[in-house]
Amino acid sequence: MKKIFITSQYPGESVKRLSEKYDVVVYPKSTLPTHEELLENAKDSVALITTVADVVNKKLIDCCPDLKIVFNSGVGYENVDIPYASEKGIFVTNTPNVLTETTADLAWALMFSVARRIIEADTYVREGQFACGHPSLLLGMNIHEKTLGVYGMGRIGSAVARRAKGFNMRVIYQNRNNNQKAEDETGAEFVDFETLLKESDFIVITAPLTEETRGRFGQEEFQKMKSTSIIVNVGRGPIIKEAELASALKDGLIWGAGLDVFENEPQVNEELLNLKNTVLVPHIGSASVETREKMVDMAVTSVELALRGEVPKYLVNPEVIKTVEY
Ligand code: 8YV
Repeated sequence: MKKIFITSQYPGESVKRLSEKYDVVVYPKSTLPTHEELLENAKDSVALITTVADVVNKKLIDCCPDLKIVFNSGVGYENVDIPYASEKGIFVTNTPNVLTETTADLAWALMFSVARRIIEADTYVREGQFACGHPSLLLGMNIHEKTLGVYGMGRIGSAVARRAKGFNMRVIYQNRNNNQKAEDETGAEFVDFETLLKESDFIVITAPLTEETRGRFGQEEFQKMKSTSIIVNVGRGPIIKEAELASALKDGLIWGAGLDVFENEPQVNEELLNLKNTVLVPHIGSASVETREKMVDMAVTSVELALRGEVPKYLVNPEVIKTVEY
């Protein structure tokens, strides 16, 4: 039987479908495999179902001479050596759309948690400190009627902006190009980067990591932001210079930060860990039961198609069609 390696466990029944026809090996631990374990387990597979934290490099691809598809479970795919996969005739697919709304929900969860100091408040109650509802207790920031600045107006950015309507917010955004569809749908206004920094009460980063976005937010940018503003990152960690963010938060240049992604995942800047005005979560943007079930279902469908010699949906390397051998 042909082998398929899946680097993590998923909810739902979809994987069973594959097990009927293939030798499916699922990495059994609650962590992801180390690169050595990945190489060892992936060896000789015809399909891999990976996450954005698994490094799919030349060495791995060379371990699997019969590899037909890498289904990368996530919208980002900077972990995969795309040119090499294409050269070897391997399909690489991702999971756009399916996780858009779930990730936008998390961006809002972070906005709420930071603005209304939910984690601090929860700790306060659990520690038995709740003696009375004092008027100066745990004062936060309003969200409604403020200005939301979206950095990266793609699918997730648009979904974040759409939610702002219910809070009567002004929405401004910065993107490589203006996104007319998002403007029509959300009423968002395209502004330059300086304006985004100066006028936003909340900046939500939903951009992918590119040469242009890497390190885009640092000391200089935090200085231009409002001292009452909150920054949220559900895009990619290296877009923010983490050490400079920690200093900005300590010095009161900005009010708070909510982070789902980090510069050197899974490591987190020590100083950030010690700050109260941060809410830090471990890259759970798309982590809902329903969305994970949909993601793995897409994976199973794409793998089945690729192994039948058909072109799967959501190819991120369409150039492979020229090299793929059927
Ligand atoms: C992860 C993500 O894929 O879609 C992306 O690019 O970063 C996330 O959805 C997910 O958390 C699984 O690792």
